[in-house]
Amino acid sequence: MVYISDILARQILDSRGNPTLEVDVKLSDGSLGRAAVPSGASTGEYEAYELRDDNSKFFNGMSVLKAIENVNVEIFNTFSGRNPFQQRNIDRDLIELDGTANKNKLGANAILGFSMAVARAAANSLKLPLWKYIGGMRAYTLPVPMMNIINGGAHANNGLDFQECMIMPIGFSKFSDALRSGTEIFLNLKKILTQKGFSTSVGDEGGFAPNINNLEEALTYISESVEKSGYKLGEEIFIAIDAAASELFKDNFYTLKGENKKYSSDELVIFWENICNKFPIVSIEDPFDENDWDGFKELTKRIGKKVQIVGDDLFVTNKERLLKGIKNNSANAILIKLNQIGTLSETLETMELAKDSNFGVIVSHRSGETEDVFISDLSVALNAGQIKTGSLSRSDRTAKYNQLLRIEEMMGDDAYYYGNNFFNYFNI
Ligand code: 2PG
Ligand code: MG
Repeated sequence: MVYISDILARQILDSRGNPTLEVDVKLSDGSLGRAAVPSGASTGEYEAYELRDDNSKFFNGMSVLKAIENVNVEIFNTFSGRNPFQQRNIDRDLIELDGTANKNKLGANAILGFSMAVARAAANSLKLPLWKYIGGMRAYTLPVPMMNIINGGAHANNGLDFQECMIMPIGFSKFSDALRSGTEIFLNLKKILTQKGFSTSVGDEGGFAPNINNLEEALTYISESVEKSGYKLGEEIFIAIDAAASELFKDNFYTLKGENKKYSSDELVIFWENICNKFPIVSIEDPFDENDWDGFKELTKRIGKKVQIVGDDLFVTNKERLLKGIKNNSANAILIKLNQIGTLSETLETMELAKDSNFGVIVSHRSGETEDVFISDLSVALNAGQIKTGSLSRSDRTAKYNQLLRIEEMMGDDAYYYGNNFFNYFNI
């Protein structure tokens, strides 16, 4: 029987220059699985715990040496010799070994790095690509990319209150054509911003971060760029927003410094309705604070038949929180981030629950990323249908798109682009 023969974690750098973990899992047949752990900036209150050496003098206290030791000692001692093909069993035992509700003993970063590396090692041992190992014959869907071409909020130092203005190339029959259109729009947006005298330096996710302070202005430039690129806004290209509104919420109000507005939850509902009437927006993520279930519910009631209302900080890839949202009609889609919950098996369970409940499923990167492309394979493995992995620049972002191009090529005529199905989901 093939077994786990070695486990080794090391400290590497993420896309922001912060340290993170990379974990190697070696098997007795010589196979290697390697995985790296991402890290968020606008993290949700209910996310699993990211263990950092806060009192270290290195990396401004951001080093992850304790988490690495937890992998190299405790996890190694418990899991060497184990069967790598029993992912659920391994993940269950990891949860038990940690013993806390939010994985703060070993650190969710330590646990996840190992959990992902086990899956990779198992796939490599079977000589299967990761998406095929996880999804088998039932994996055939290439996701619609959500491309974050204007960055704001916690990911940039401009005046834009909301974190992400994204384009979604839905009206295409193939992933590679959709990706190409996004790239053209991104590069034309650079020309437009240059003409208008804005800086075209980029934010953490590779999108431009022009010094504007108003969402409508950002969406207007994006619309111009779609037109300049020869595509039809509202037919081929649609708009998605991540408001990351938990970052804006204080003392019961949403303070939009850039827009110079202060809204109650009810007023913010109207704000979202209005902006959806002006632009072809099909998805709004975290339009309200992570505890404002009522705001989510009201917006879903009003526009949820034609707009995807996505819970990111609201659900934190957590099955219990998702269940509450499903029962409450608090949203109609979920963002999936492996490190919000901390094991691959829990992530898969949450994705399955979302799909069974007719929720939209978006597999997502973090703002701090690495060259690891695990999420590309994950999105295909479960036919998630959507992926959010940043803009069309910076290798930590384009690596994910490039992996999807490889998967599309590998699948040949089996590949199905989710853009063909996106609107069936809304029953309109
Ligand atoms: C988000 C993510 C990714 P962060 O809010 O959706 O875009 O940002 O990783 O900083 O939480
Ligand atoms: Mg988000």
